Amino acid sequence: MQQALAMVRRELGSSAAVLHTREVRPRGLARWLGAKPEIEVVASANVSVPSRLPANSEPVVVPIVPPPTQVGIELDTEAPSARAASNVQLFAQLSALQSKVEDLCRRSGKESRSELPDCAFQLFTELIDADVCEELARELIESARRELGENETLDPQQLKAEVARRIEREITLAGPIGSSPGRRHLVALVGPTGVGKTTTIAKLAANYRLREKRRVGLITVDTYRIAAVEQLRTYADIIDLPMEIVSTPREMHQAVARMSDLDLILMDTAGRSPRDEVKIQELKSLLAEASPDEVHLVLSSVASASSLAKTAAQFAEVGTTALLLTKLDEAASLGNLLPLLRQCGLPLSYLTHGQNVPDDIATADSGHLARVILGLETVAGKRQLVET
Ligand SMILES: Nc1nc2c(ncn2[C@@H]2O[C@H](COP(=O)(O)OP(=O)(O)OP(=O)(O)O)[C@@H](O)[C@H]2O)c(=O)[nH]1
Ligand SMILES: [Mg+2]
Repeated sequence: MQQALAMVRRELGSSAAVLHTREVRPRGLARWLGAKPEIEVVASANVSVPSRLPANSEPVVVPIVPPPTQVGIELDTEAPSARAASNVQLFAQLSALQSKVEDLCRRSGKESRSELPDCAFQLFTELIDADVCEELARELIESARRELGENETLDPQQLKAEVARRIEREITLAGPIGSSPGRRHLVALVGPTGVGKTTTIAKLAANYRLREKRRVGLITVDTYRIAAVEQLRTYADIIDLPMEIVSTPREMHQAVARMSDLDLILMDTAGRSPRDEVKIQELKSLLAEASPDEVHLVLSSVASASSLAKTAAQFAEVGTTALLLTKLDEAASLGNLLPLLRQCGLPLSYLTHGQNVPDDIATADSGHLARVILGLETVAGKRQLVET
């Protein structure tokens, strides 16, 4: 850039106006033959560029120079030609600085590309946009490329479809709740506050009671908030289900015994902060008394990957057996779920995608979820009732 500006100066004089500069990268064959980028500068000795200074100031030739107060140049005390010369100099310095920064960005960009061809790099950036961490995005793309033939790898659609299949394979499924008529099955939902446990219990209860005609009962151990009990009672009344309120291990034992003739008992629990070790232990002893067949960890898909991982690890203490993800409709992207799905060791049971009871719930489908993560399908694109 400096050389180019020196040429401009030589050819057009030091008061020439630089109108535009850009770096032209070699394309096609030239690029593969190692041609270097070229610098293009558009300059004129005749064109007068509009000033960015206040109306009463004299015109300035080069427009990118910030106002005098910012750069400390006393324009008013200089003759116009000297001012223009110092502006060109300043511009040259700025351009040199800019090209250094661009070069640095390009080099770090190259490192993150790790020699990915263009179509793979495009997918790489899409995965990053979808909140997939860089390392995992690269791993997925590279393993997909190894799987595909040379020509397929160059087809962005095929590459994306292969990455989707890889994500799909990473997701293990729990299937729907294992309830069968005449055999009491107890399922507890645990998780942090506000993730949608009670709403999901209502969705499950309504589906199993009204659609599957199972004998369903509800137990709540959320006695910390009156509103929480009332919330579940309202659903119990609407769906016409028996409901027990439990606050001690002894009461738990009795409540479960009273419901022993039902097909399915759904247990709602108070939201716990995963960092509150005492409350987690309390929950653990209450659950131990109930001996649930399944303990679903309910997590909101809006949470960050690191918070999801930490929460899953802390709730493992209470004996979680499945993962249930809520609020898929609220998440801007879902790549944050991938580390959790890979590492938490829990199979995925249900996905919820809205506040509507009983509709906004579906048995998890790994293919659908993988395609949603990659933006190939929408969350609401596939609605599926609870299967039994
Ligand atoms: N958008 C959206 N909202 C949901 C979903 N599931 C639940 N909600 C909403 O999330 C809010 C909290 O839901 P609750 O069911 O009360 O959550 P909770 O986990 O029982 O909360 P605590 O009992 O306080 O721990 C409510 O406004 C629900 O309507 C979902 O899938 N999508
Ligand atoms: Mg609740």
